Amino acid sequence: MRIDILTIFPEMFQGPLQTSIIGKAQEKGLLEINLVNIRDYALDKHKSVDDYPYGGGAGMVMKPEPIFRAVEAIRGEDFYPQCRTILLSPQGELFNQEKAQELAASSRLILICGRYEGFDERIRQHLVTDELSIGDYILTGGELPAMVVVDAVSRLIPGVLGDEESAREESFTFGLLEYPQYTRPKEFRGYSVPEVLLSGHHQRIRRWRRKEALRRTWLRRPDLLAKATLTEEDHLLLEEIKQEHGQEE
Ligand code: 4HQ
Repeated sequence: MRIDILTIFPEMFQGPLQTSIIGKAQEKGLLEINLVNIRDYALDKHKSVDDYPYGGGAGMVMKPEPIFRAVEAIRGEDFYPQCRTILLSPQGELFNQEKAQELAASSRLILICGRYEGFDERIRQHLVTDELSIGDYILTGGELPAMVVVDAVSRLIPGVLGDEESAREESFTFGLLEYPQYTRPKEFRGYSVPEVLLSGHHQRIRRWRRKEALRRTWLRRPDLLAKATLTEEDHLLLEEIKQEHGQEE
């Protein structure tokens, strides 16, 4: 997969994307990240990328010309006119695991990171194909959201994760939060690992893990539980859980 990232701060991406799994994915040739400085596509001698809002008001707005020119240069490069072009903004659709899976099926993506108070609306209307938000909070720019999207999408590209990591299907695809995990030592500062995990009874361990995943989801993310497809055993485990918690109140 090739991902082009448009930004006025390409240097922000050096650390996170060169490190660990995403760095390795690039070395292995599974992922190519191309950083494009929007300022290189500015037309005036001052290389402006922002301007005052029509109608007045505080703050600056990202100008259309540099962003249109940068996207068109990328799309034209090897004839990719319909390349998915994603704007990161708090007004976008909430990014989630399902969206990550959908994007991971593309061979090319363009991500647009903005600064200032926002974008000239014509960028949204006539250039962008998708607008994504990573959550309901305001950041200083779209760079961190772009890194979040790149990370979540890249790890779904076949070959990026090792067999260990990819075989284990986690949380959100599964619809429940993860069960508690422990490693050595068996006792740490007087705190011990649940006996069942040391028992070697694979069926009991499986049931305990499923129950604790259900408990955690019920307590912390009931919205996820409402959407999950539950088995008959899950419903029984949930009844046990509710009874156990009822005793505390
Ligand atoms: N911003 N999810 C404002 C975000 C954001 C978010 C990016 C700040 C766009 C103009 N982007 N700029 N949350 O807060 O994606």
